[in-house]
Amino acid sequence: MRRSKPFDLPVLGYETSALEPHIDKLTMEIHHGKHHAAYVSNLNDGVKGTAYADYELEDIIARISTSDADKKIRNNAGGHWNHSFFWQIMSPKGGGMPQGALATAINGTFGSYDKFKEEFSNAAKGVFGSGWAWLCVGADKKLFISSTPNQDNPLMMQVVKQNGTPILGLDVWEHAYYLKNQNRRPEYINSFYNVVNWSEVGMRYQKALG
Ligand code: MN3
Repeated sequence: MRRSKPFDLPVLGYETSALEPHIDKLTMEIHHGKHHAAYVSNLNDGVKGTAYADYELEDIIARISTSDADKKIRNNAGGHWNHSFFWQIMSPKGGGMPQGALATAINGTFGSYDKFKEEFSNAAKGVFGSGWAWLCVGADKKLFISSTPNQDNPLMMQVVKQNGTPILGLDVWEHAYYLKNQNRRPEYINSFYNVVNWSEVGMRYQKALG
């Protein structure tokens, strides 16, 4: 697929204050308006004059390698994809529990919703430095939890050990929580469950099953 326009910062589907008290307004303003905007701008700069210049974001992500030459594009394409995804899997009307087929799959894979939360939280706590925790659907259509450093994600099949389609993801870079939670990453992780948009995650699960 060929791309004719520069990459754009997506509009948030809710106010920056809408996830309060779980995720604060100032963090959302800076995270979306500054950090995500910088990934978009640096991605537009980075692809210029490269083989990726007119590739769609998904095609860049699928093809990006661990080479030094790809590093800037890898970080910024990942940053753009990961944040665009992250804003959508949260909602001011979020929280609660997964429903339907996704609930069945979570219970079947992890034993219960609480056990899933424990495993996902441990993956998020276990990221050393900056990165993400993910709930994914693998090629075998089974759920798995993983984590990636920096702005890598499980769609980067040349980069990650375990390739899959993310249906839930949590940004554990300090910029995602430091203003409110300072060094208390586990507190931020617990807050996240109050804003997870399980209906969006459930739709992404169905789509990943094909
Ligand atoms: Mn971030």
